[in-house]
Amino acid sequence: MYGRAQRWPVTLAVTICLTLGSGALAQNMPGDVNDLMVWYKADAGVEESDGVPATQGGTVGFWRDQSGNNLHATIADPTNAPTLETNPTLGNVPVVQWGGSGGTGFSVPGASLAQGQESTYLVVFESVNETSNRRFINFTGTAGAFRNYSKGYPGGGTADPPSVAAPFDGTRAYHGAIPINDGVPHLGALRSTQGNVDQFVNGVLDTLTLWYDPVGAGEAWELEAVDSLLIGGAPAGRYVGDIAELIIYSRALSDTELTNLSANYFEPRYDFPAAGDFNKDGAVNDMDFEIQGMNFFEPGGFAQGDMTGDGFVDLLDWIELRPLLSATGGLSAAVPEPGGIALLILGGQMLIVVRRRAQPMRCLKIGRRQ
Ligand SMILES: [Ca+2]
Ligand SMILES: [Ca+2]
Repeated sequence: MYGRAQRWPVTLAVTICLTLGSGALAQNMPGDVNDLMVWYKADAGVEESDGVPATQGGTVGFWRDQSGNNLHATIADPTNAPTLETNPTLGNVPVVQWGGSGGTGFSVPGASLAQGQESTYLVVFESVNETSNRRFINFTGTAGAFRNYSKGYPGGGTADPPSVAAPFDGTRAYHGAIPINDGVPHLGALRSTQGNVDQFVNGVLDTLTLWYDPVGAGEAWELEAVDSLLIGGAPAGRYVGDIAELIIYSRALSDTELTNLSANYFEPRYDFPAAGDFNKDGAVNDMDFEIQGMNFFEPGGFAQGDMTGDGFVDLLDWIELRPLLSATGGLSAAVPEPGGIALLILGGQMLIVVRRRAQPMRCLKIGRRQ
């Protein structure tokens, strides 16, 4: 949820009750929320060149802005354009896909934020682990920048979480803590305000760690103007992954606005899986437990039971899954096979050891379609 230490389902119910009780209209579409600046989505306005619709598997050289502001995105280098593809993990929706070869991505002439102007970025994406410095959203000015790096860029030394930087003076940068698993779609929301930056991954407030601060931690700072928006790759090579949708508001949206957009617009459009629902059948139960067990101590992604995003299925993933099973009664609904029971016991025993040695694990709580 777009508040502190909350989750989507609980707050969603509260939001709906309040909305019905007050008679206010829910904000169902991005255009219903004021201060929409740019809106790109892969199921509309995706063109090979201006006025020529892109074909499935074909290149995308022009991405038509749906905000009404006519801030269309154009590929600076047509020979290295991304392609229009279909993403099965997002629900077989169209996506713009980058393969990581050279090129500069889309540029958006005219998009800008003034000095001191707050902003909110919403992006539906699926990325691939990539340790190069690839900025899939890059909004820069002479004194500051907003950037969202590909997963894996080591930055301050952490190879797993994505990194974000905000249009601060001197461009401070942060690491997130929520894993971005390969092969799993995410809704990222970043709210940049005068004095703070909040990042949400699938509705959960991330814990951001400052890893780059050329000005010096603790001193006053302010948002700098940005006037160069690049999508999908700049400056050191292109993004590796898919973008289904990108929306930027020239204002910091409220928690309620973010919740409404997520529940009423993004969640119905995209097939975001719940944490631990490896087979994406809408439940976290013994079937997911068995999937993880079958792939134990093996390389694998989310579909194989990896919850930490490190591309390997092991006890740390079991630690993440276990409370979700307990919460849903997943293991009481069916009796696990003997191998699963052995794993359960082993996991419980090892859990104690791991917890004594390791930092407390943070469970990934992902909001669900209602
Ligand atoms: Ca499942
Ligand atoms: Ca793992």
